[in-house]
Amino acid sequence: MTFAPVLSPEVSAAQKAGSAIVALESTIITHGMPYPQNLQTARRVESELRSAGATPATIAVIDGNLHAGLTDEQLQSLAKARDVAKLSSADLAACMAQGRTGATTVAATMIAAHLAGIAVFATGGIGGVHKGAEHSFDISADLRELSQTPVTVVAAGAKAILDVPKTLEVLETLGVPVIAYRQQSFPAFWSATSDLIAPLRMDNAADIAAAHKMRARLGLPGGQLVANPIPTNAEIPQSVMSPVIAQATAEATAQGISGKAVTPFLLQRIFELTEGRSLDANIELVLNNARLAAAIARELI
Ligand code: PSU
Ligand code: MN
Repeated sequence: MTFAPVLSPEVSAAQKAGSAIVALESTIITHGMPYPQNLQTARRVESELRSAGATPATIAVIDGNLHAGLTDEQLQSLAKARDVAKLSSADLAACMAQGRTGATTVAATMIAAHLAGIAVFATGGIGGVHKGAEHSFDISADLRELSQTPVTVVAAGAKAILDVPKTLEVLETLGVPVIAYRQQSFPAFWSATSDLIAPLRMDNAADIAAAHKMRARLGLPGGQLVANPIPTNAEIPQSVMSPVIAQATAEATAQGISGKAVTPFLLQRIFELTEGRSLDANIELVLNNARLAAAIARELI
């Protein structure tokens, strides 16, 4: 018998009715955005999904229980907490076994979504190969999880804080389909386009859902990465972001930031250096990803 996460009443009802469900991660709440914007965004993303005809299932570990679907009280306490663990693939079981609380990254959220029978997951950006990985070996477990857990992840590409060409190479090596939505170019998170061509392009949710189903029929492990560009009215041009990213990266190196702390440090510094502009863009792209994820989940019913 496989393990079953604790479902919220809303997620449980959707599952019984066989209606569309979309998973959401919680590290973006605890480590990706400052309070109170993190809580406001979490609530807005959930309501965006509901208006688009899908039930939100935010994933987190609370007092050792793996939840799919949180109450507003649970969302609030995660958003305000300061010392919540960041759980990737390697950390999930230990956190649960010890009865602790933790927020799930893309990798751990994929594991939980799959255990809950949820095939689609919306987030901001995935983790990937960090700049300087040839020295640090810092490659997010998100990439390996995409290669082995059958969940379609909708993200706005990979953050430009990463080495995006190397990230795409590793995804190719791992056999993960990378699908740009309605454009050729691989989106660069805060910016809609980059000078990298995505390996695949699809123009509607039905095609993405069909590709997801075909992988299952072929017995292929792993999911798909859907790279959905930020709406152009909300984007920040790469020319503005590049120097900011360079400065934040240099500071992280100078301060010896490593391991799990790297991504949260860079996001926080970029937020400060852009005077909040990066956060506004981040919020808009997550909402946009929720809308596309809902459409894909509806096609999969
Ligand atoms: N992208 C965001 N905000 C985030 C993250 C990614 O826009 O908070 C988080 C996700 O949870 C992702 C994690 O899975 O950062 C990657 O962390 P690491 O590089 O340590 O694997
Ligand atoms: Mn890392």
